[in-house]
Amino acid sequence: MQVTMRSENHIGYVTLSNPPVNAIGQVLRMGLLEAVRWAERGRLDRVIVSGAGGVFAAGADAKEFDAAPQEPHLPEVLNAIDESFVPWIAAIEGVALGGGAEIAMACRMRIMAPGARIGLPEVTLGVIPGAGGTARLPRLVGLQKAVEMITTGKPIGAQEACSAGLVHTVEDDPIEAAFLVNSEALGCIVPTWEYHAPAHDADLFRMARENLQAKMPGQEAPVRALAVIEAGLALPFHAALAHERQVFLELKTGSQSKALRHLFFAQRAAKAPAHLKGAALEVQHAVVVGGGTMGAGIAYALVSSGVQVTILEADADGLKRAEDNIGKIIAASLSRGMIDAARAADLRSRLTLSTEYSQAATAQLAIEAAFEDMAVKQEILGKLDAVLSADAVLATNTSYLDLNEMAAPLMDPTRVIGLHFFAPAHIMKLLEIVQGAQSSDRAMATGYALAKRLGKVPVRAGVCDGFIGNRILARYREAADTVFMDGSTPWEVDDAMVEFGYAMGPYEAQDLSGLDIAYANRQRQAATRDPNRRYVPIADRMIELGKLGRKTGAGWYRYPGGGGKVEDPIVADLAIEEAHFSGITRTDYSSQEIRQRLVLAMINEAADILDAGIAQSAGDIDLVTVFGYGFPRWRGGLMHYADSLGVEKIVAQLEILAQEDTVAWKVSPFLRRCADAGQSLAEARPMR
Ligand code: 3H9
Repeated sequence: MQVTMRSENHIGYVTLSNPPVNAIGQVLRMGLLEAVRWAERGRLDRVIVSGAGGVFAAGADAKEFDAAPQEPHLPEVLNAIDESFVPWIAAIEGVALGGGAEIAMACRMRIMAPGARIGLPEVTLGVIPGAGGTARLPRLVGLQKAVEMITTGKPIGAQEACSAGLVHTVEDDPIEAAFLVNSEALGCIVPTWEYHAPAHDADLFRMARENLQAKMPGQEAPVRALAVIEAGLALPFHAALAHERQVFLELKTGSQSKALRHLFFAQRAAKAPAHLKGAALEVQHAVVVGGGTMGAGIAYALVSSGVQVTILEADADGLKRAEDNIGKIIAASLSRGMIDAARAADLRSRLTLSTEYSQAATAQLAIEAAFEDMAVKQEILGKLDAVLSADAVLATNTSYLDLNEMAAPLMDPTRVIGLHFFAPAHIMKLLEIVQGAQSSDRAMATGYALAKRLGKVPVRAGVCDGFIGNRILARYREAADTVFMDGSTPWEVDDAMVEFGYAMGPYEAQDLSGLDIAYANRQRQAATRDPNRRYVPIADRMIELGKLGRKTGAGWYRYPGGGGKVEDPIVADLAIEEAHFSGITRTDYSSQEIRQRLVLAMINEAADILDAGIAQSAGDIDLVTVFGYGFPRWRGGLMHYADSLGVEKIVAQLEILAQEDTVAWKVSPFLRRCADAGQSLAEARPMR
């Protein structure tokens, strides 16, 4: 029974009960419809609907979206509630999202607990509200607020919902409050469907459309939602619902909704493997070695989750720099309204800076975030090994270096893992948890537990140069540099990738992070680089010219006066010059060709990564590319996108490119095997 009913003194108590979040599937819909009829048969005074387990309802069961819709459909059920002569009151605790919020809006009255949230996040799953949300919300809160809530999908808190008119009152015990509502007052409340729709406002829709184009380019659902709200204003209520339903069903089967659902479930599936259960150390005190941008971000994330943190630095200058970096993060969080002064003071109180390793002695976890150099990192881990208790976990935030080599000199290499954060570490969701050859279950479990505590998406990675994400990134940049040298410009490459859905292209992104980091890596790799692999020297020339990116005022672009980017003809000339020296006849690549090359290069590399066991699944690569590297979310991640293209087609396209360069475009054996077996990347498992 997913809906339970009981009546007492002519009041019906209906409870939605489908743990853990009361997702609304067919059984729950049937139960709800039956509850409407039950309340009418019993001529009840009112029905109080609430959710079991401290949650009202998280919306339609997204697991049902792949199948054909089954009756009764949610719009009909909600119309029955809205039109019933028995008034319903929604008593909302936890969340009322999507279909859950739509149930609440079909009720005569809504009462919310102070910590509860309500919203229509359907666009984040690539659909629009499909059970009256686009018609009922504008009637309840007006056009401006409804457009904002539906197109962004962002839920709001109880107080805001109350001020907006979405809920009637905020009470600690919403069920008790619903019981106390005066019957006469309840009888005077007009059913939602009888409210007048707000007047059309052409300026508001124009501005909202422009805003969506600027902020959510490429995403279908928000634009469609806006159009449905607008069209609904001119239609009778039930016709507006029918139109909304038709668009909802169309989007539900579309590629963007499939991609976003895939990510939603992949993100939730990213948790510690079952065999690690119970093995994690509880971290109360952590040490971060190095208070640079990355270290400070990690320290801030840790203190925000309630951990006591000591930042260790080498000397007084280092301490000053760490202090400044932490200060900047706190100031930015304050100015964005993410924390208040009291919270800032609380975070500061949990943070200590020191040059003394003895301060680390009580820590359960140490994360080194020092300079990317093997000897430096080995020395730090050695010092930590000596002072931390024998069961503490030592982690390195290295982006590329060999974890096994780093751990080898320690007395106990089993306690070492990689915790690869992404800058800014307190904001970016991805955490690669790198498992060395000897990393213990306890160390790995501690990494996963930390990810959960910090609200990160954990992805297990094996040891190789760059792990999952940076190894794909290196190939992406190599493909970009080749396209640039052979016929394009950085801005053409960037534009092509922005059109694909990235917030910025590879060159602008590199200007932000600094060209010197990739240069240091190329230097490190020089001795082991395959001599048959083509080397594009343009990025090295940039270093010689002192063009290191934004921090030097110029990189692939110029940034006059520290302002916005400007195309730099000197940079374009570098490619022409280098191509000339190498005897290359340059080609004019279309955006489509640029995109194809860069994306295929990443897919091919990712397939090798999967084959080598560096990543555990195609879904993990999707999480890495979306949550760490800005791959467009609505394409579902790199491998989901590859599957949507079709593996056979990808292999055929790579074979054509391999005719140009057999080394760089060598087709991944994993892709070939999938193509031969007719398997998708999501289904396939590497042969190990
Ligand atoms: C919709 O409503 C369309 C309607 O307008 C029209 C219909 C006609 N479906 O996130 P958590 C599962 S579209 C199925 O880890 P939290 C989730 O997979 C929907 N399953 O917990 C996980 O399962 P498992 C609009 C769902 O506390 C478990 O619940 N609604 C759904 O961090 C716990 O989830 C949304 O977009 C679902 N809708 O966060 C809301 N939701 O344990 C989406 C959750 O097996 N949901 N599950 O891994 C959320 O935002 C968060 O899950 C929520 C809880 C805030 C509710």
